[in-house]
Amino acid sequence: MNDFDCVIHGAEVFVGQSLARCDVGVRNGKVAALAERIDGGHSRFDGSGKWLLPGGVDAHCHIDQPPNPGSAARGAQMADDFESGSRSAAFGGTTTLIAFAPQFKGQSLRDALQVYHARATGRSFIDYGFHMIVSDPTDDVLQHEIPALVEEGYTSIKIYLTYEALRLSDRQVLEVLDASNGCGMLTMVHAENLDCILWLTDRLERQGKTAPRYHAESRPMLVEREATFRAVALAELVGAPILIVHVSGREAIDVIAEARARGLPIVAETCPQYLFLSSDDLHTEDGAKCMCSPPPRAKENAPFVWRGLQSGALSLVSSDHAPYRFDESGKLKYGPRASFRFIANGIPGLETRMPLLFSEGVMAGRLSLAEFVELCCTAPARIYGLLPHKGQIAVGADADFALWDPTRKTVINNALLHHNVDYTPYAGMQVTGWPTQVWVRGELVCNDGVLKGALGHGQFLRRGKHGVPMRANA
Ligand code: DUC
Ligand code: ZN
Ligand code: ZN
Repeated sequence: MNDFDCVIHGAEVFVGQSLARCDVGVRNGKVAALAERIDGGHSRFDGSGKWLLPGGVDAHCHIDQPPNPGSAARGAQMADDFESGSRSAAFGGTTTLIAFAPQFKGQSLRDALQVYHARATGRSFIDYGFHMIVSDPTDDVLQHEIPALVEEGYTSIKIYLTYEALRLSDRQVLEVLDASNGCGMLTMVHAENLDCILWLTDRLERQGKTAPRYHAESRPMLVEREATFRAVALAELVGAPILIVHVSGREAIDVIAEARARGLPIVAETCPQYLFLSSDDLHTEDGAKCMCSPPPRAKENAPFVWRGLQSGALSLVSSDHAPYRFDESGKLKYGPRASFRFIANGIPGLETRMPLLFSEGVMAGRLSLAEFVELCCTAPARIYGLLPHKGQIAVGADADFALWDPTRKTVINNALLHHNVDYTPYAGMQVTGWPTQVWVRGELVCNDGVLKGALGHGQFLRRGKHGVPMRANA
């Protein structure tokens, strides 16, 4: 009578919008049954006292992606490849990641994708997809590659309003948005104003202000607010949806909330660094460890980001994992005294994203459990065309779960984590709740701190059309 591959029993399971006591039967990598009691199963796992939540979907991570050869930090090496990045993600409760495949100028999107497929194939513990980064929107890219790639399951691209090697002109942005809109490709926008940043950087350097803390002064909130406003305006002109990535603070959130109140199809993401770090963290000897773009803002800013999550102005939380070691291979490539201009931007965060948000969101009473699951699992799956398979626990969905011990107290330190970075910006923070077991399509990948998964179990995901409604709040 039992033909389940695995039964997880005794846990409180997140189904629909809340926890319910039920057992979960898994067959062929999918949820086959949810019932008060399920007997049998080739293997059984006792989840008593714990919460079974959907596996996380981290829709913004940079893995095995060197800085663009045209960037000031060229030559810095990312610490994580797909093996260490996906392992770290899994231990933090994430079962799907979407990484970037950047196009260099003169390169086709397809060639860029091929490079990253070669890096990921057979090398991931969890399922993965790719967003293309479009830096050279030629006629061929706009007219042929973008529509063809949507049909093949690559349904999102990222464009930049900053970084000299990546920045698109407003005209190019309009053309990308128009081409994408025509075929159902979702455009993600990195919104910071390049000319303002370069002008401020030159001025700071002339004044001898080159320490990591000046990184934040070189890209203040105003430059993000301006670029966010412009991205919204350009999208409105075209009538296209956009997703603004790594929104860092109040002024950009206000722009987004206003656009959404007008019904525009604008969605936005934030990241843990804008909730848990501040510009003060750049003021130390090793401030480069917390250098990312946009930078962490003043301490007073974080409550506005929490409010953005609570109000729905911000729709999802991703890590923006961009892992560099604090040595000559990464952050210190140009020496310990290099100007901030030459320090690779990015911080690690795949493994800490969900525990931080669970602890300071759910356990501290800032978010309901349903809001946490929406922000970390369901919304990214919906927005990036992965529902109904990912982001929820439901019959027919992939058996991607994280079993959380909601009371476990953990002081975060780097030795606990599974990335290949030699530090975490969150060291010393105490969190309540941690995922103790993680399954990907029914395979137990992590069990009480021990890696059980097989390298290569993670599969490439062809994604469906994006799920951004054409009217906000629809
Ligand atoms: N900023 C980005 O835009 N990408 C990677 C990391 C970062 O800090
Ligand atoms: Zn970015
Ligand atoms: Zn990024």
